[in-house]
Amino acid sequence: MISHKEWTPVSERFLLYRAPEPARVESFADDVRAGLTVPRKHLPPKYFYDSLGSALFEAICELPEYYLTRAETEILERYAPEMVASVDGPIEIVEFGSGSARKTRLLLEAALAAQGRVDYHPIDISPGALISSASTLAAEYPGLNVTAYASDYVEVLRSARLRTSQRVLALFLGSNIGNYDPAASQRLLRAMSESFKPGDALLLGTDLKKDPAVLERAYNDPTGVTAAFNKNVLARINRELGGAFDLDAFEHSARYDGARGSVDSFLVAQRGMTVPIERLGIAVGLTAAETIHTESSHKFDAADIAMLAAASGFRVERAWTDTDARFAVTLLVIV
Ligand code: AVI
Repeated sequence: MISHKEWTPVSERFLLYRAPEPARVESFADDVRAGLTVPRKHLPPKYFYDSLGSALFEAICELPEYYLTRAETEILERYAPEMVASVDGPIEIVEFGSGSARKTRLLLEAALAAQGRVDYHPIDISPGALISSASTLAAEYPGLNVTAYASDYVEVLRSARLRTSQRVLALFLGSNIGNYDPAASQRLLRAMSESFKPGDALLLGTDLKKDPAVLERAYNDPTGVTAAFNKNVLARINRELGGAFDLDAFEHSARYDGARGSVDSFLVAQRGMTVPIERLGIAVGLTAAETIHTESSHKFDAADIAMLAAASGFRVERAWTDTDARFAVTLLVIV
């Protein structure tokens, strides 16, 4: 249950909920211990996004090879009013993983144009990115009421706070769903469909299956921004948990696995090493060429999206793609 102590009125139209700091540090520590003390080492991608990681991700979105953000922006620039009009208003907007919220503006503006006032609930694990984007939006749009949650999605979905009597349009953009494995993405969408009401809707942004060379290029930029983003999770362990990872001793690798439909990212140890992590009281042993799996970025086709929707309490209402059909934004409705 969310307690009132965790709420901050940042400005007149911007209320912030922050998950308690100790809980956030503990879950990072637990996940690092669990992921680095098993034979197939792995770290959850949500830990990329401290303020440095969020800034690196913003830089990735500008890379010529990383077409996803531009393709999705093109779709929203063209169709945001149509998307908003596809849901019976007035609506409230709940956004999962808002990040810089640049693309969200297009939908907020469409909703404000349609109904004058909008309640907007962004949820993001990274407090820095969330606070800066939510304050800018609240200051810029007088019709917007912002209640922001710096927290894990499921924690917020489980709390009673998001239950509203208004029609909800939830946003899960940027192919963020792609970073969940199929079972976890069903669980998350199921948590959404159970927290909201029949008839409430979800706009889901997904990167589409395509030529593997194009997909791999998007995750292997020659300037090394994606490599720095990937290594930031080790840098965070050093900063926050007293780790002693030598970042130069790892190489970034990203490969498309056609059978699983995902680009899988790893950090590959360039030599054998033992790395103490002081706050966990452990030392992690790695052999030369051993990998740490850090992220999977799943790619979809229309059948994958329909299957995910059906398995999690939604039906597909309609979908929009960019002119090169690289990316889709699909409107799912809770049945
Ligand atoms: C946030 N997420 C959808 C990105 C993706 O495409 O999987 C994160 C990313 N990882 C490397 N480049 C971008």
